[in-house]
Amino acid sequence: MAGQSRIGVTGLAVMGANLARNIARHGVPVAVHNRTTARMTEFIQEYGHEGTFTGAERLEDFVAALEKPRRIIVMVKAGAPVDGVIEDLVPLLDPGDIVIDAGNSHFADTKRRTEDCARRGLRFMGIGVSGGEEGALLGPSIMPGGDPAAYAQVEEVLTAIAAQVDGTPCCTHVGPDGAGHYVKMVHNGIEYADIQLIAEAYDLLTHVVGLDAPDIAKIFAEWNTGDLESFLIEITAKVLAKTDERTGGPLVDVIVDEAEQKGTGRWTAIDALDLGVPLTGITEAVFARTLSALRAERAAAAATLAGPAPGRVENGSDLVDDIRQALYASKVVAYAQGFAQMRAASIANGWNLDLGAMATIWRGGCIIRAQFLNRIRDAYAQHPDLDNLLMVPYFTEAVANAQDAWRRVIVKATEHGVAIPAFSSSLSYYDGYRRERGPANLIQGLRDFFGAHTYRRLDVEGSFHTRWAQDGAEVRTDS
Ligand code: NBP
Repeated sequence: MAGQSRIGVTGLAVMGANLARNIARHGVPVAVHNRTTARMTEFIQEYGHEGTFTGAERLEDFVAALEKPRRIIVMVKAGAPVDGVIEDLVPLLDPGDIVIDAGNSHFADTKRRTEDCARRGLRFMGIGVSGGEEGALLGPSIMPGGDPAAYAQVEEVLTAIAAQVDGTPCCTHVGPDGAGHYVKMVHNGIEYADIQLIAEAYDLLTHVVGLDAPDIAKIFAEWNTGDLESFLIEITAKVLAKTDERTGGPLVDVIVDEAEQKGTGRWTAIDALDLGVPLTGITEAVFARTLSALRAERAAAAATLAGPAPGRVENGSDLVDDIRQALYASKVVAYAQGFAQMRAASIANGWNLDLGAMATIWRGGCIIRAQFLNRIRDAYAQHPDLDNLLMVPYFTEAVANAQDAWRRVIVKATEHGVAIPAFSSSLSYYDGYRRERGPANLIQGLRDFFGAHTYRRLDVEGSFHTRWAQDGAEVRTDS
């Protein structure tokens, strides 16, 4: 006998609980379950009045409470726990039932689970959910991957609970198997780059311009009214403006400068290396967090390693606007790189990703939500096969207008000894990308010298090797 709940959620920590509440608040009956029963009973006690919930202590009762085909959202810790839950569910399910992993799983795990479930007659979906605990409750950005027929069974619920922007839900079918989790991974990677760029702007405003946190808060609040308007810039102003109750000074001044990470930025960078996509902004952001974590080493180095003489710039207000422009240009590059990576992954995996749709579903609910994403959506609407966002007139001009300021900021930061890995690597990427002829000709010459790796010529087709250490003659290697 099938039950009455339209969907089930197992895993009721903050994300699963809020997602279940969000679904129930939309009038959908939800069955809920958690490995540790106390978490489920507390959930029912606290939120049971918000909708129609069926709390189940045992997985068997949870499964029995669901309509067929069963739709089960698994919201447990990513990794082995997801496999464990699937193994426990499989014997209880019928062919055609749908298991949905909504946690931050690695896309390769999602591909594997999709195949494993398909062999057992089950349909598996991997969906990315962004927006943290508040998003899960009030409307996240949702990136569903998996069989389109399975998506059709959950589309109504997912689009209803997603954030809505201008009447459009921030949820669309992304592609097969691991595509949803892949896009969520790159979203998180871009979030790393965005945050790192903001931190570098803050560092420059503090140590080169000489401003304190409350003044910088006002600058970010003002920036949030222009091209940079976004959730992250908005909350930066709030974090910088917060007064610490203990000391009476800015709270940010007493927070330890060691950034933690859960791994999705690192995954994005690793996959960029595997795909051969230059992804400097996100990768530098990951490295900056790992460098920040070397706190004891940094303290020793601060007392040992020389830097430039301390000092502030004189024309501080000019530099403030330069920093704004540098931040915007670097952000354009970070997004251009992230979207180029998704395009490469789409081709490599046969996912057929609609990149404009990805920009559309990131406009609300998620951490990188921003006005700017409308521009990206428009760019792909006009040029679906775009290689690089920098080549679209809006972004070409935006960066061209900002580049003088961008270069000045990097000079000033270098003169003052302030590390700006994301700002400067973004500019280097830009300068490298716009060069028709770079210095890799020499790299090829060196590789041929020490390893006979061969090179190609500009003037003649074919592959060549020079007998550097012998007679110095060039020989064709492809004939
Ligand atoms: P956690 O990632 O902290 O996981 C806790 C949940 O996993 C609990 O329900 C726990 O059950 C369950 N669980 C564990 Br741990 N091992 C299990 C196992 N072997 N079998 C069954 N259940 C097990 O929860 P979260 O912070 O709500 O995040 C859930 C997912 O959403 C994660 O993948 C996370 O990366 C992702 N995510 C989180 C956020 C965020 O802002 N927190 C945002 C976006 C995505 P128990 O109660 O019995 O210990």
